Amino acid sequence: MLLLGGLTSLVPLRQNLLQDTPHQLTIFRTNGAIVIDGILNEQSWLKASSTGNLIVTDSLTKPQLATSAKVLWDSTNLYIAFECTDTDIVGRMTRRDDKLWEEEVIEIFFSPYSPEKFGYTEIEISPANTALDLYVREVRGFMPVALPYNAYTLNIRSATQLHGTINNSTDRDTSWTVEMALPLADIQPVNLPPIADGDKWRMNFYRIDRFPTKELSAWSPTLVNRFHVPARFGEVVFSMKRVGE
Ligand SMILES: [Ca+2]
Ligand SMILES: [Ca+2]
Repeated sequence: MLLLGGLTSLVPLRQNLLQDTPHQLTIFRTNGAIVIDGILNEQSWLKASSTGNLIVTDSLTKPQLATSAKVLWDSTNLYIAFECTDTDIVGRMTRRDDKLWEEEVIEIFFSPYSPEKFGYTEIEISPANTALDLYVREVRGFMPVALPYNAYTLNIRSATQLHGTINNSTDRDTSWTVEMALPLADIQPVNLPPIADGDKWRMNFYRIDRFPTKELSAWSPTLVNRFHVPARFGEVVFSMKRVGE
């Protein structure tokens, strides 16, 4: 009965979510240089708009471990930062394009077009600062059909900072951060015009945590225990304003 009650109460919530306008995040131009060191102490980051805390992607509940993301841009790069509370930081994979989703990771999916029709870019970064990038051409039954991973390589610059010890579950960690720069020239389709005020890109932000508890969280929840639901991506809206102005 408890289970039934829980499911019943989720139904209107899910319907509301499906009818809602998409999650939106306005992203501003940087004000000063961003040093890619994993330390989010630039004034631009302090003033940037945040996704707020991600929620568990299927149950829509508050995760045990909080995660939030921020985005900035300038004429050459998109900058993305994540802050991940974590009591046990784990990341053993060290090779580019490793199967990072099997460990702990943050993920960003995005497309300047319709991701449902034309596919989308996926980027993952682990606490060990290992990166995976791929292009998902289509989704079949929640499974991505991607280009060969080694055939799609963005010039990602990223860094992580760990407040705790990686791969040591005998102590208690605090958090980890990710800071990255993605060259716009790499991630924009060749024929896409320069970014203009009010341009919207479809995007979603995710995190997989496995220790101490398996938890899949999302900015715009997919409503299932999977991430590859492009119809559920939110939107980032480019503003020509410098952040904080
Ligand atoms: Ca920094
Ligand atoms: Ca963890």
